[in-house]
Amino acid sequence: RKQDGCTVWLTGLSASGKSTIACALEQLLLKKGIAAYRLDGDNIRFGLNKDLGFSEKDRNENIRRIAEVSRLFADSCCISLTSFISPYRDDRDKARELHKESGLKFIEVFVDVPLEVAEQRDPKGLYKKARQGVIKDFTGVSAPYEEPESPELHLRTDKLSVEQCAEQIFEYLKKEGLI
Ligand code: GGZ
Repeated sequence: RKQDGCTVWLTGLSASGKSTIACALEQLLLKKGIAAYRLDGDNIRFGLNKDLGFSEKDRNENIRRIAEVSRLFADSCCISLTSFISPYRDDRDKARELHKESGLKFIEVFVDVPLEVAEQRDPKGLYKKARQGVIKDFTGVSAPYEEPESPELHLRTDKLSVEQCAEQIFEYLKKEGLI
């Protein structure tokens, strides 16, 4: 059977674990011979979107372009895995709508962690800089994060391991007949 593509849209604070979970999920999928591709800051914000910063307007445009690119990957029968904060509900809803128009499934995954935990992790020292005011408009500190109201999956990364999170998404894809 030809595989249907879809987008697994991970949303959550900086240091919530989005990219790490996407990597683990990609491994699970590739191991089963299922085509998957990850979109994240490293291959998007340094290329296609290098003209964009972190103002509300730039984040809107960042997410709009990523939604378009992810739709293309999904349309090519790939499981597209996106890891972006995507803090605005309206932007995520538009991304969902775009997929719907093309008859493609969109799985919103809320990668949830209390701000205090993300701040303790602070792998790149960005929260510290945000608190010092060195970085402005930092999500969770000085810029908003609008939590998903009805995501397909809600994962608490301070309670589950990376492997458990990846497996939950994997099982969801199976249940939905997407893999
Ligand atoms: C949030 C920022 C900011 C500001 C730089 N606010 O932990 P990281 O480093 O690797 O992930 C964050 C990444 C967020 O980019 P996104 O494209 O996912 O954001 S959005 O969806 O809101 O457009 C962080 C780094 O970029 N970073 N400045 N001010 N994160």
